[in-house]
Order: sequence, then structure tokens, then C-alpha cells
Amino acid sequence: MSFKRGAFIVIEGVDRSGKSTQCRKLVESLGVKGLKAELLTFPDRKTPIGGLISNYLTDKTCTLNDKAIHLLFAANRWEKNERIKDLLNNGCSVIVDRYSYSGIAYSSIKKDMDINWCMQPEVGLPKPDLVFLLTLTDEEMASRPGFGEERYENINIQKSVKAVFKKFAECEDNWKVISAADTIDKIHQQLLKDVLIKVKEVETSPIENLKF
Ligand code: 2DT
Ligand code: MG
Repeated sequence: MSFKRGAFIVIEGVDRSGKSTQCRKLVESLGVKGLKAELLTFPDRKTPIGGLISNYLTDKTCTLNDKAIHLLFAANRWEKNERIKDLLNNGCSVIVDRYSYSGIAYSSIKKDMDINWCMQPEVGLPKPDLVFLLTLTDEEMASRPGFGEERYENINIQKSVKAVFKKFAECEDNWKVISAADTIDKIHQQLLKDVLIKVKEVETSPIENLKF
């Protein structure tokens, strides 16, 4: 029997769109079907670099340079480069809560942060086989329970980020836009259906690298 790799699946979207819940449910359902799957989250706040990022997000008085924090978010992904590839090559699907697209979206909406510059540190990372974008209308975004206290958690930033995600969904291959306004279970069934197709589709194809 020839070797079968896992699928690399990313869920993107604005805050409170249900990404984390859907990621957890996907890993669970794949497991129930006897398919290996592991959840990764970016930023991964548990590494030393992730600690710096967490401090930046929680302490709004932190005045880290915009390019410096951008590179830390990207470095936090590069820390996991081998782990992602090893899992995939061992037949384990990898379900990721935010990835390079969040990195590019949240940084490139800042003043003097050119989107092409923001893309460069992401080039060469493993490319997702499928990216789900969970979308909410501005009205739905505003009606979801209140934001927390972290940096970026306000409606204007979310609207700008949403616009960048929308562009990615239009330009990149392998993106699928899903309304986050449906019930948790309905959304899950939609995602699971596509993930199962993708797992089959990529099992004998090589892992690609990100380029923009
Ligand atoms: P969570 O709310 O998902 O914990 O994210 N962010 C995230 C960036 O600015 N760059 C990145 O590369 C990533 C992955 C989005 C915390 C915040 O960090 C932002 C929200
Ligand atoms: Mg958050």
C-alpha cells in the first residue's frame, strides 16, 4: 500500500466567528471516523516567541514596532514548520486555527505596512490544502457578544481585516467561504464534508509551499 499523507486545513475569519469551536469539532469528528488529526493554533502562545506575542496582545501599552511584531507572528509559525510537515507526512491531518493569512491581514491594515512586505516572511511555509473563511456581515459581527480586552478587538479593525480576507478568498485557490451565522452543527457538517473530500484528494500529492 502506498503512503498516504494527511490534509492541511486552515480556518480563518474575524474574531468571534467560531473558528476555534469548528477546529475542535473537526479534529473530534475525524477521530471518530478513525482518521488521525491534530489541532494547532496561531499564535501558539506557549512557546517563548508566543509569550512575547501574548504580552503584546494583552498589554496595550506595549509599544513593539509594527514590523517587529509582524515578524514574531511569522516566526511563531516557522517554529511549527517541521511539526506540521512531520504530522502530515505521518498521515495525520492538521487543523489550524488562524495561519499566515491572519498574519498578513492584521498587520497590513496598519499604517505604513505594505501588504507585499507583510507576505514575504510567510513564503515557504507549508501551504494549506484548504482554507475555510468563516464570514459574518457587519450587522452579525456587531450583534455577537462583546469583545474581550485584547488588542485588535474592536469593530473597525475587524471590518478592515474582513476586507483583506475577502480579497484572499477571491484571489487564492483552495479557499471556501462559509457563513458563520448558521448553527454550530450545520457549519460543522458543511466543513466536515469538504474536509473528508480533501483528505482523499491530497493523500498522495506532495505538500506545497506558500507563495504569494
Ligand atoms: P486569537 O484571538 O485567535 O488568539 O488571535 N494575529 C494572529 C495577528 O495579528 N497575526 C497573526 O499572525 C495571527 C495568527 C489576530 C489573537 C490576535 O492575533 C492576531 C487576533
Ligand atoms: Mg481573539
